[in-house]
Amino acid sequence: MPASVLPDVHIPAVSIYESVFGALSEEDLAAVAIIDGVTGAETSFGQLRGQIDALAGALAVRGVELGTVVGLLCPNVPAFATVFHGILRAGGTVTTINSLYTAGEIENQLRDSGATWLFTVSPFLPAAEAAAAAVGIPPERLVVLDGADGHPSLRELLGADERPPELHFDPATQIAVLPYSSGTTGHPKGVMLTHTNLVANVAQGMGAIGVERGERVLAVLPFFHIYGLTVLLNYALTLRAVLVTMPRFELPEFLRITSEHRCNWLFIAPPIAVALAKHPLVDDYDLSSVTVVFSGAAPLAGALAHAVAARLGCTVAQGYGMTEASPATHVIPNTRPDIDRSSVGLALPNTQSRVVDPETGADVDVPEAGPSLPGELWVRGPQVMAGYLGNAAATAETLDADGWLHTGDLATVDATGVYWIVDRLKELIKYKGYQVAPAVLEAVLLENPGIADAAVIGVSDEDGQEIPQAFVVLQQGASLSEGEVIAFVASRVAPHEKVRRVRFVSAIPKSSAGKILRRELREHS
Ligand code: 4UV
Repeated sequence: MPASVLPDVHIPAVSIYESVFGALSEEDLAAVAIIDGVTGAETSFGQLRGQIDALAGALAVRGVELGTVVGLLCPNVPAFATVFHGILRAGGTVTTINSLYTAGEIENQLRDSGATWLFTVSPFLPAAEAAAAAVGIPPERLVVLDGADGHPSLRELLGADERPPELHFDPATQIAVLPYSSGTTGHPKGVMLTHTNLVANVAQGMGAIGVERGERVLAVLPFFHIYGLTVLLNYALTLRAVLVTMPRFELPEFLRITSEHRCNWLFIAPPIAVALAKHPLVDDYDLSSVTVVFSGAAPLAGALAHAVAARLGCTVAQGYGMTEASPATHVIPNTRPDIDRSSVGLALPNTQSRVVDPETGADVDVPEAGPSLPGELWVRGPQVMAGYLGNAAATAETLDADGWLHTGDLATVDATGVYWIVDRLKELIKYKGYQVAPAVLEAVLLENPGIADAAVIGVSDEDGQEIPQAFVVLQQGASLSEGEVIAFVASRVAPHEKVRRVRFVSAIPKSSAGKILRRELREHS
């Protein structure tokens, strides 16, 4: 049953700027678009669009043009919206960088994406400066939004009050954003998402998710990750909802901002659902404004969804997506209280999906009642990426000749078109909704002279959340403790990528072609 049960929607052939800000009415111009959750400062849609246009003008004067790749290393602050759309409006492509990355990881992404500019904030300057210098980005093209000696600031760029350039490009082929994802295997790769991919995913989410004009949407999920970028920054603003930003997740601050700013929608990843269900602090705050908690990026157990709904007196919904699909492909629509909360709901409009037996390549049979047997989820639609940047082999492994994206996730489906994600075929690990690529950690572990071989897989912690666990084979005569291995990796990777558990083994199971047999490891974890 490849077609969605939801009716198709119209996808306009325009840029993402045009799609979000092109039709602002008088009423919209004066309406609040973003509230800085920390300071309470408000930005209206009119102010935001004015800043975007002025930044686009300033960047065009300084040489940003169609095809220029610009790195963006910035937490969730209102200026993120200005910078993201300003760069695109000047014709550039934004490569969004994880705020937690080490200088080495930032450097890799800047180099791989061919970025020639970098925007950041002063707390990230040491890492940004090191990475920029390593790839030859000069100080005048390393913009520090809040200002730093020797670098342009946002205020300075906006101050020139330049007019945006007149640009003509095909939104269906022009790359808007290059987020990095490891996909089904290996190291992070640049995911080429066109303007049309982003415009499509906003249009597809429009009726299905259910945010309404003027509602307050907490923006705690990072804008640098495609879930935050599309669902918060672009989708919520298109609907003229109000984004309430917070730069990093800390439970007390999350509860304070939700309560004080009377947020209606909380888009979260499952670890926040665990806190909302279990943490005593939740009782100290008035969360009566919250009507929907929407979880995605990792599996949400049905019992946890019900516990959150009961404690907050709200609806809990779930969605599913991946960076390679801009990202959303399945959601539980707000209009469908009947749909099981442990499912990821229905395929979005204009999205086809199939559940394919990985052994035979045939679609699984869908019984009249209850879910099918599991198979790999394949999706096809206007939100599916153009491919991985400069990596035709990885693109061909993920995106077949007929345009089907092979997700690497195992799903079931029932006769009403509801999908459940039941397992993962691919090696990717999700820690708190963030991607962790085993290949990256395995390479780091092998740098340790005491380690002869290593493999990393995801295992469940006591709360049912996924954590990276390493299997380590020691060199003969070497002695390393679990704590030493954990510390070794921690000093070389971003905090979310840390190995959190270690098992010492005598050998790593491998296929005759030398591929790690992760399923065998999982059985012995
Ligand atoms: O590439 P990525 O980091 O992308 C995401 C995107 C999550 C989104 C996006 C839009 C939504 O509306 C939404 O609800 C969720 O996480 O990682 C992609 C992989 O994360 C796992 C799955 O293995 C994907 O291939 N994943 C994402 N959502 C779910 C999930 C889920 N609801 N249940 C189980 N696994």
